[in-house]
Amino acid sequence: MKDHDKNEDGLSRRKLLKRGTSAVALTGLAAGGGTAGMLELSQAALAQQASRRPGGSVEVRPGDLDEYYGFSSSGQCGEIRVMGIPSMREIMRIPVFNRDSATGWGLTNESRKVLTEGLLPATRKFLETRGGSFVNGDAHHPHMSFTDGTYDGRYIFINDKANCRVARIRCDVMKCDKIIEIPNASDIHGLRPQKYPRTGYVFANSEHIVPIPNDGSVLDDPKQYWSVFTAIDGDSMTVAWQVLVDGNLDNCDADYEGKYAFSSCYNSERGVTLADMTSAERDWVVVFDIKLIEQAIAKGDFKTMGGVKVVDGRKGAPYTRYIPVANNPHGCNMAPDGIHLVLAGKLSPTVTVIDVRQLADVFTDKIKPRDAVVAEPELGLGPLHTAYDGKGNAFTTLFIDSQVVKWSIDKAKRAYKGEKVDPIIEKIDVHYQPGHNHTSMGETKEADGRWLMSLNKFSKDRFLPAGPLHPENDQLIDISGAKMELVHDGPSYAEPHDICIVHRSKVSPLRVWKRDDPSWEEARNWAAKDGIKLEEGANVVRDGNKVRVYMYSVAPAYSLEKFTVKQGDEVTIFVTNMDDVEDLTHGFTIVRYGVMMEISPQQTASVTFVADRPGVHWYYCQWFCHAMHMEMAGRMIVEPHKA
Ligand code: K7E
Ligand code: CUA
Ligand code: CA
Repeated sequence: MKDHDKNEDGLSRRKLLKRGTSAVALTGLAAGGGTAGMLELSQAALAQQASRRPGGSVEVRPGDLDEYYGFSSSGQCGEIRVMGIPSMREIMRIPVFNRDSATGWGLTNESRKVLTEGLLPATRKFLETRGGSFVNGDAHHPHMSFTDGTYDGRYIFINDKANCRVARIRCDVMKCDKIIEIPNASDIHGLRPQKYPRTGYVFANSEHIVPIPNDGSVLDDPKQYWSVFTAIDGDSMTVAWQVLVDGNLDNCDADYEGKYAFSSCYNSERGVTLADMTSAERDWVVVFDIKLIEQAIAKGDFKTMGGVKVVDGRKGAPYTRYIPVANNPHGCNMAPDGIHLVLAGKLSPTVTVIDVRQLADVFTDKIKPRDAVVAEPELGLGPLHTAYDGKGNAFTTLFIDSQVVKWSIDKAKRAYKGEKVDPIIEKIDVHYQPGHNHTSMGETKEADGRWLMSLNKFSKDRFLPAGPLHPENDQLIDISGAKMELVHDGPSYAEPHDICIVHRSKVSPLRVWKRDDPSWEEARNWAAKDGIKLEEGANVVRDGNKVRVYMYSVAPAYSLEKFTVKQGDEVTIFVTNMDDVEDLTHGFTIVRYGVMMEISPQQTASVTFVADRPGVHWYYCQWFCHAMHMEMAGRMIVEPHKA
């Protein structure tokens, strides 16, 4: 091969393109057919599709598209799963707090930057000898960003309970672009975006109480343990402020006017044992007045702790109110009417309903906190979370009863006033022990009352047995009719806590990456420094014992058939996928080097490693891309140290 227009091993771009094209022409088997905008179905087509569901059946026929996206947490798996609803098909996985072999999440420089740059200095130090980033996560609460009380399709935010992190997923490319670690927290559990006027803030709760700072200066002395409520700026992904609170914090939500955030607390006792934590008759919901807290920050009424501004919001502070609610509350769910907040009492068969319009008077002490409570219906055993249909009905999961109960908010209020009326409309069995439930668009002012998902913690006998570890069971319930109808059992691997169900009109992902995407800014900078264009790279640049290898790919070939480095070199490989055909993803794997990455159309990805194994190491494309996919390979030649 004498086509060295760039360097020793480079194919010319034209030649490469030609080779790719002729192979396509030859076989007609290149992956990825076209770029037609299939998603832009007309309303008529949608209606027609819907009409194919007689009696509300969930059939989504082959080739039909779902009407909703479900963004599901995966619990201990640490990723986000994108589902189609109502078909319940899993469409995509978005690695976040986990490692992912398919895409190289945790291996590529781009993902490592996301996984490490938001870590606190002490954590960075702690992880120095542990691979630089956490490998586990416990993802609970995925929620889309809001504008004016409804989803705006920009981001999904999600918490990691295990390692105190909050992540942001870009909905244009469905990839995580920011992860930050929250200081002063012991674990981040509840998470909700501000609904109005926009997100804005992302609110996140620290669950267990700990000494602050937790540096060994306070140990077995629970009286000095605290919890913090955190407001993150969702645009910059930095902590805006924190509020120190009494008790712990569990789940949270925000109102529809941008005035308040709410957090349930099951440990008002500030206990450290189960007996302590369940000793009080009632716990509370903490109400945060956002304006007052912002004013406190502005006038300097805060302490800087762990590098962030912390306002004292413990009992008696002007910035918070503590409203007694049903015992050991868990779910904290704002209704789409913008008026009612429901706290589910795990240890009591009741939920507490608060009218948020009363809160102004609570803050000015015109009325007592408890006077904001307008209903407390008895629903069944183990109420956990509540969802809404936008028609005045609420759907609460009953963990112990293994049921979802549909009830009327209005009737519950009338019953609270003494009227003889039963707020319960219907109960439906679910299988088994439900945690979260979620309705289509149900946490927005556009709640549409079509679908309800019950995320059940136990599946027991619902699926073929697959060993002692069982899947969870995500059940789909049609709530559009007079009676609830269970229509689908969906096994899911450990353990989706929560899902948000978003109408597809809210989301419009890209089909191919844009070349100026910020994700590979560092790659671009390196290329510029080396005088190279990523799009045309077929170069090996030596910089002391650091070697930068630039190549691009056009199906079915890389622009470098081989490159040579020396044993012990620190090698960075940049691969740019110059195909711009929808679905034509390439990969890059180096055999026995633990290197693997995804490079989707028009994307650049990079990986850095030490080439400490001499010899010939094939690199190959691990994403099926072309009839000649198996041949899409090259050699990394590592020259041994001279003795
Ligand atoms: Cu109820 Cu983490 Cu939302 Cu699980 S929490 S169920
Ligand atoms: Cu490129 Cu397979
Ligand atoms: Ca308690």
